[in-house]
Amino acid sequence: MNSGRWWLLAAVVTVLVAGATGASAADLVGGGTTVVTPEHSGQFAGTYDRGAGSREFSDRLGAPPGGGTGALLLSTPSDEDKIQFITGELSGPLGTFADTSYWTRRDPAAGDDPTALPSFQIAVDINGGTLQPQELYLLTFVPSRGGEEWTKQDAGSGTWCVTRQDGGLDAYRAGCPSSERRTIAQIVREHPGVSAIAAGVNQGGGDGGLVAAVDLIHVGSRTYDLEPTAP
Ligand SMILES: [Ca+2]
Repeated sequence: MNSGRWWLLAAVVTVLVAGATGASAADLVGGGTTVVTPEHSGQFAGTYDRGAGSREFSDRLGAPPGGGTGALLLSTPSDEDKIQFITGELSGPLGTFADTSYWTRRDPAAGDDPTALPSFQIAVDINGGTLQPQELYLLTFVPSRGGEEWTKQDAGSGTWCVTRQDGGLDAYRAGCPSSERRTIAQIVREHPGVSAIAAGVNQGGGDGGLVAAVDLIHVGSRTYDLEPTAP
């Protein structure tokens, strides 16, 4: 196993362990809206971060409709930076992710690329069961619309880049021909048993200068409202 792959496996394990010790009873009920704050971030963590980016709960760019007063602000000063906010709480059958959405808003002052926005990523065991190193894949949804206004990203009805997590490969930068993109339903059909290990939002690499907010991460019957302070 090379060091890059080990690094992600270690990250995934860290998420799962954090979940086992950090989740409140309310987190484990399943449905409804969970307010995620700096003090109560549940299982969320930036376990695959690299470089010099930052992650901050803030009111500065407001919130989408129904999303309280603030959101989570992601900043990646250089193309090498990568900031994530992922959770193992969403582990389970990949089919649940056919209902996935989140909201994005770019900071108007940020970056040179007006189309850049945070992506959504799911680490999966491609055939379920016990995870073997070669079975770890990364699914990436990259928004194709939205900008400086709050925009709902319907990732569940979109197409995803499917990449085997091999060393330091970064799906976002490596590119993904449109012919290789798949819907969640297609992935489930082609890989019976595929199961999610951890999931959440990702910014970078290749997003130098981008500052963007994310909020109302929704998967299946769960919604996470990201807020600077508890309501
Ligand atoms: Ca919010």
